[in-house]
Amino acid sequence: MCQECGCGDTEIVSVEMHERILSGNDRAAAHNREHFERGGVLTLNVMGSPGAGKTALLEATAAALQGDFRMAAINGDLATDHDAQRLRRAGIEAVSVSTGSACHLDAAMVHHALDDLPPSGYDILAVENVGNLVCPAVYDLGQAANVVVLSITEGWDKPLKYPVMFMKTDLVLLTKIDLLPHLPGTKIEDFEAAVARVNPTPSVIRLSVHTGEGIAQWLEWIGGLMKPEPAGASS
Ligand SMILES: Nc1nc2c(ncn2[C@@H]2O[C@H](COP(=O)(O)OP(=O)(O)OP(=O)(O)O)[C@@H](O)[C@H]2O)c(=O)[nH]1
Ligand SMILES: [Mg+2]
Ligand SMILES: [Zn+2]
Ligand SMILES: [Zn+2]
Repeated sequence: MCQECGCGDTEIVSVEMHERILSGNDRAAAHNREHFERGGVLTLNVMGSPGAGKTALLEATAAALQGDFRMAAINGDLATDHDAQRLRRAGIEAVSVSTGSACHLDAAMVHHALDDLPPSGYDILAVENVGNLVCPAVYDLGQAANVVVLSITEGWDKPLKYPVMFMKTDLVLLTKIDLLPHLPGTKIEDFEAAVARVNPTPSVIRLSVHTGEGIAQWLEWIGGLMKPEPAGASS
């Protein structure tokens, strides 16, 4: 249970109190959004289960960007700074946020972490949320877009069981696609159909950090957010 938000424990946190926490978070998120807009930074809230491959994705992204865009990261975990260390080894600025008992990042934690990042010099800020398919989706961080990393080893029905996160996402990355031959009975189409049942909007990209499948598509998706069509430009 998360002592910060009391998520999942209605005995401890009343609905009223929960709403107060969320409205305070929304104010902090709006403030973060001003920082990002002023700095011209595209911020992505990268969510998914523990071990889904969020950090591996960001490592592969850092390697693939090759000077096109500059990326920095904030890594949220209950404990350790392993993920930020991994991303620094991959060549990008990364700051760790240890949430202690909290099972999600909130906007104030992200604001605090911004102090430890260089004030400029990056175009993309990837916020790796705490590994959890539930409450990270509830807390706005000021991001421009939500990304869910769902690995094919987790089972096709996760979008149906954890619909809130999948309802709010702009993109689903189906990762570890290289493991398909080792997963008898697993069909990628089942994952895609489950995502579509919960939310028909998000793009779904099949990806493997080992074979590189899907990385170009993922970078293209990011590029689309970074260079929006000027108003009135389309047809
Ligand atoms: N085969 C395969 N393994 C992968 C892939 N992506 C990640 N992994 C492995 O999955 C494991 C977990 O990856 P991480 O990147 O640490 O996962 P995470 O989502 O950041 O985990 P937490 O931060 O702990 O929630 C590691 O052993 C990775 O090597 C992939 O595309 N294919
Ligand atoms: Mg990680
Ligand atoms: Zn500020
Ligand atoms: Zn929580």
